[in-house]
Amino acid sequence: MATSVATPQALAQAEPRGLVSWITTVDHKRLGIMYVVTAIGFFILSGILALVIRTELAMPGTTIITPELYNQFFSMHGTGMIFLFVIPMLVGLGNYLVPLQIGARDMAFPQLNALSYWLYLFAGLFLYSSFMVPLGAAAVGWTGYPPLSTNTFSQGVGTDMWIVGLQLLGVSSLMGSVNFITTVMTMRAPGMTIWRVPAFTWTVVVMAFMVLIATPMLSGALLLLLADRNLGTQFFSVASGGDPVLWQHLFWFYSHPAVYIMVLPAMGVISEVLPVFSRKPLFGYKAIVWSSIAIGGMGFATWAHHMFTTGLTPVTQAFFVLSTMAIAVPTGVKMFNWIFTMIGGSIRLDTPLLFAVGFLSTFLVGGISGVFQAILPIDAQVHDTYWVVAHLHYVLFGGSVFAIFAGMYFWWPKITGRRLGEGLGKVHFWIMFIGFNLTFFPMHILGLMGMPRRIYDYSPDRGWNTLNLVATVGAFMIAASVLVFLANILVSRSRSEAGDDPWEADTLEWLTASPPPVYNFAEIPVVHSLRPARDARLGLIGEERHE
Ligand code: HAS
Ligand code: CU
Repeated sequence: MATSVATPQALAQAEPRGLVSWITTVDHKRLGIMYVVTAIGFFILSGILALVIRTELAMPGTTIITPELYNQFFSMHGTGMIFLFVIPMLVGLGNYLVPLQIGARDMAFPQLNALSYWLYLFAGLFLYSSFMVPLGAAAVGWTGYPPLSTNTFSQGVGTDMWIVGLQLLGVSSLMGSVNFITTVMTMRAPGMTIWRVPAFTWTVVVMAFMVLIATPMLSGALLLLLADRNLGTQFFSVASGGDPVLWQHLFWFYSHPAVYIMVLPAMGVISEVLPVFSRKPLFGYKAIVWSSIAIGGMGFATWAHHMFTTGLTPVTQAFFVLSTMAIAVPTGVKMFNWIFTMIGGSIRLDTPLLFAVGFLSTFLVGGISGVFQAILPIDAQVHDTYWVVAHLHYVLFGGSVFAIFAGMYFWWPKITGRRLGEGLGKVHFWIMFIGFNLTFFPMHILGLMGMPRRIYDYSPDRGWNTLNLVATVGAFMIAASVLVFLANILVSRSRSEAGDDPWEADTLEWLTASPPPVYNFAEIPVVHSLRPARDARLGLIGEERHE
């Protein structure tokens, strides 16, 4: 009896369409797109909160919202940007790209992957819906320090929802990490040894290990906080022999690694974009991989640099100063490798490269202000001032977000089949880059002038007026640049097809169609080098290949 074998074309046509097919999908590409779209939604929502914050601070004496609401806004802005935008956005890119980059047909556990996504969406909506409960959303900062988060100030149920929401997100990321690690360990295409795994995929794996180790600490801490708030336990209460500083240790044991969780895959994006737009192989691929692993490991030994002013013993302080400074070394290794990747290359100044160079310059500023803060007397001065706000935005926005946009412009044609416009892309970049620096550079100076973070208003005679106004103007420029990005997406729908490999890139995802069929590759490719797509494009064999 003859069995009918479906051709790739027939399979592609059989791809289910319509809303139900998206809701029930377990395809890593669709889930990746859903992650990215949802994350952009939360980016816009959390960005609107930031605009209100900046409007409030534009001039002294402004009262467009109440102080209570202001506290909720900055708490949910930070929570939203970190937990609902940057991390899921990178997880989404990882979801879409990792199986393609390693030549697999899907993630190891597709159903689990769908569960991770839905849990994320649900947790995000849950967190944001806390604005509607009596007393509103959590107003305790994204760091949720007790006693602020256990005393009467935070008696509303919004803070409990914040705890539960983060707990759910933790479960989602843990499941996602197991999935990434298993996928890359067991499903690589024939010939893809670990030293042929693309740099981006490597960073996703390191990130996944960091999530596995760090997240349980946050989950534990959140449980204790929930119990203190609702069951009468006293883990963080000094009066009953508890210790609020214990929360800070537990929180930062997660949240310091979390900052590298947010920057490593972003660095992975940069390591993919720079070689393609410099027409050269990545300089020092192995050093880049080893430095990711080093950052992943060392990231667990620096958490108390957030706590220098809590009265740590001198020995503890000395340890954390040294470990914090030491982490600049593997980061510097990456910096120099990226610069050497570009030196001597034939640079193509397309939008992905612009954003990548934007990443390099702003991340450098943020990294160096980080090293400043690691010096004890300096930290004692700048802790809890706008200086820290400047640092964190240079590394997180200048770092992670610029890299995310580099990645969006780079992989957009693969994901949708059409390129984003170069003209609008460049306008987007320049407005964002200038707006970003106008917003956050003055904050260094404001911090040094003594402006504390998390304040609702300030006295007009402190000399902070002009710089605050400049920062607010910059913030609106950033918002405008995001609108340009959204316009670019709309316009791109009517552009001509980009083709499978519009940038003449190196990694496996460029070997399949744009957008890729459900099964990714009609035939699983055999990998012979670090740049399989280039090998195929140039018909390289044997000696000529770049290992
Ligand atoms: Fe940070 C606070 C120190 C990287 C994110 N950081 C924060 C907060 C966030 C954040 C969100 O030591 C605020 C949290 C809150 O709400 O309270 N950070 C560092 C250091 C690095 C660093 C040393 N941070 C990041 C990354 C982030 C991030 C990446 C997210 C993506 N950070 C701190 C400290 C605090 C802090 C204190 C607490 C402040 C306080 O008081 O609250 C490093 O990983 C940066 C390394 C990168 C570079 C640039 C490239 C390296 C080259 C090599 C040569 C450079 C050398 C340095 C040898 C350094 C080119 C030369 C040194 C000179 C001084 C010139
Ligand atoms: Cu840190």
